[in-house]
Amino acid sequence: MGERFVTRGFVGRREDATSGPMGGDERRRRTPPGQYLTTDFPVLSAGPTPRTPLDRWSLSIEGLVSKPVSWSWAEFLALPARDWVVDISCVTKWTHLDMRWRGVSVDTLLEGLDLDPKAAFAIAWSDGGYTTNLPLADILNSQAFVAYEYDGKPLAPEHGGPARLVVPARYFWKSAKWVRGLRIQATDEPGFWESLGYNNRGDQWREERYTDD
Ligand SMILES: Nc1nc2c(c(=O)[nH]1)N[C@H]1C(S)=C(S)[C@@H](COP(=O)(O)O)O[C@H]1N2
Ligand SMILES: [Mo]
Repeated sequence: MGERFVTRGFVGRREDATSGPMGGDERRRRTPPGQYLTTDFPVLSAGPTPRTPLDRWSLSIEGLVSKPVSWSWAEFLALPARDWVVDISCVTKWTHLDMRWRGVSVDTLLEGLDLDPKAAFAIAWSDGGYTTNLPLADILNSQAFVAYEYDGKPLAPEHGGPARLVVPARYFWKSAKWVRGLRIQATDEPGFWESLGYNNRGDQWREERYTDD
């Protein structure tokens, strides 16, 4: 851990996208294999949309940290946040370029938490019971954030509001909607879709869609 982990398709593309009208070449270059581009934002949920009132919402980091931490909604909003413009790819084959979010970096959430040297994986868990697993190396160094706004507006409940994890360098099932916590573990543990035949890692540039890809 701690090494810089730059993932293709995420870091270092913003300059291109803002320097002028996007050409077809650039659009093709930014479209992972087997994907098509859309400007829609489809909703894909495995169950009903949970609606936890904000006064009962919290975000927790637990597991292999010296002291677990939990933020209320107000405390979460007081954390340093930034705007993120990222390309999102769903395993159902849509890719949406330059999606605009506001949220708190996972780096910020883990800052000062004193991770156990054995810490290697994060299990994101959500209201409604959804889980997804990620190596810490896939979510540190500005690779993941907890978003509470999309396109300048509060994140809609069907898209994971009040807050969701966003991991742009992985297929979108790794971006847990209605996220309520990250459990830090030494060992990996497949989440909801990973247990149902989807790939454990889910790198869209390697087309890691299903278990044996
Ligand atoms: N809690 C939770 N998070 C979830 C899901 C879900 O069913 N529940 N679906 C995943 C899948 S498969 C996808 S493609 C994206 C869809 O997000 P969207 O509905 O905002 O497009 O959320 C992911 N995160
Ligand atoms: Mo998905």
